[in-house]
Amino acid sequence: MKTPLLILTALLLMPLAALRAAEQRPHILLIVADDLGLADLSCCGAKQVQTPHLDKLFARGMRFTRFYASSSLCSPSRAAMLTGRYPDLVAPPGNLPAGDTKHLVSYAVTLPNALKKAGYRTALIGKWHLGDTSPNLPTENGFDEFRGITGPMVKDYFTHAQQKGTAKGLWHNTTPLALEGHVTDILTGWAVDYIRTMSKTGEPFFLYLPYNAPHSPHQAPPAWLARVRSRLPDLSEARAQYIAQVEHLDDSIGKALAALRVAGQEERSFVIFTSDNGGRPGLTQPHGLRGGKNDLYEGGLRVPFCAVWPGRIAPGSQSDRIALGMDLYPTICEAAGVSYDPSINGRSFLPTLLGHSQPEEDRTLIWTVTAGKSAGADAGRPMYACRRGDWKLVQPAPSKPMQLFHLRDDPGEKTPLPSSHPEFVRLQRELQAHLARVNSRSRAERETK
Ligand SMILES: [Ca+2]
Repeated sequence: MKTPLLILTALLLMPLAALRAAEQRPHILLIVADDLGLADLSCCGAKQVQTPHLDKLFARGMRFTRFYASSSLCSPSRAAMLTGRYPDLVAPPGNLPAGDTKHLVSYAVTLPNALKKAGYRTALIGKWHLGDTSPNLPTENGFDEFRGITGPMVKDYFTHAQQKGTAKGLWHNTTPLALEGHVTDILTGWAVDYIRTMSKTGEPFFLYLPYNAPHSPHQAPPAWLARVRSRLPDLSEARAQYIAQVEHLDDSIGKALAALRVAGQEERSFVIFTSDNGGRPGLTQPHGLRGGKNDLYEGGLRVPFCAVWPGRIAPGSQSDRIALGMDLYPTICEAAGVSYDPSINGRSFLPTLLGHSQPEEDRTLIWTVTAGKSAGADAGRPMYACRRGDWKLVQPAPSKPMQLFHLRDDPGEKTPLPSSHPEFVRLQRELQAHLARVNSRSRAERETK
């Protein structure tokens, strides 16, 4: 007679056990800065910028010294981060145009959709930049809630106007909002409210918090600019505004992190900080690497990165493992105990974060971006980079030949090696194989529409 009783007991307990499992899943807070350079935090070597809150965050977890964005522009970098796949396999290779064409391919399960399967509540507070009309809106791509801007940037941090041709202002889901205040402050206020509200429910949440700062236009709140001016009176207007924007962003992130702490959720939270692409040369602090945003040289791709998870990730730790933005998808899914499609390109680096030994991935890395307006006739055309081990093949512009560098010997990518080099030929072949996959996927996607 014991068996039916046991089965009944098990059945009664199952929902509770499932509930407990959901309750024990970590909250995930993914904070992304926009166009923040590799050395623009004081803990990353900045000489003029003061970022005490991010410095503390980096000290509480593991930093990666060789973390790469998946592209050197906003849209492709975000497409990769949210799908775990190379950007040109899931979306156009450059920044997405306005319009109602479906941008993200239908076979890609977005990160919030993957997490929702395990009971996560999901929110995007900040910049989406993967389409600003249906069917591309955040709430149509896995986010229960969206507050922020859909387009590439605010044209003005105080009036919240956006670029011509894109949806205007700040939004809550599909409703435009008329608000006052600096965009960074508004986003932070929403993030703090969301953390407070969600913390009371006990449910696990994924808060994707991609700030628009310190992307242009460089407009910090006056008090923050005055602080920088009093400390560094000789700076150019653009550089002073940029530093003030970064310091204001740091303060804002400090407020969001404090909300987690005050709500008693810090111990349960897996917090990640990074940038979507490298900074703009001349504006960000030089870091010894070539190029910047929109280039596929190291300066356009290498970004600051840290991950914090109390009791799981050792404070003050560091890794020189090579990882990319698209690797965040499987890493976050594994941390959350969520299964994901093994055909994605990203590879989890959770074992490294947890202090386990993890061999370097045996893979060829590909980066894609479209050239900007300054490229003249090349503008809008794709260009590529390809890396295996320390060898990197990179295209300086769409119409220019590829260049080969050995990154350990030449980290500044100063002296291209001959195109007859066997590694040049090998990497070129690997890039062609990737492009064949992109063409085949694009054809398949078109045929399913
Ligand atoms: Ca960006």
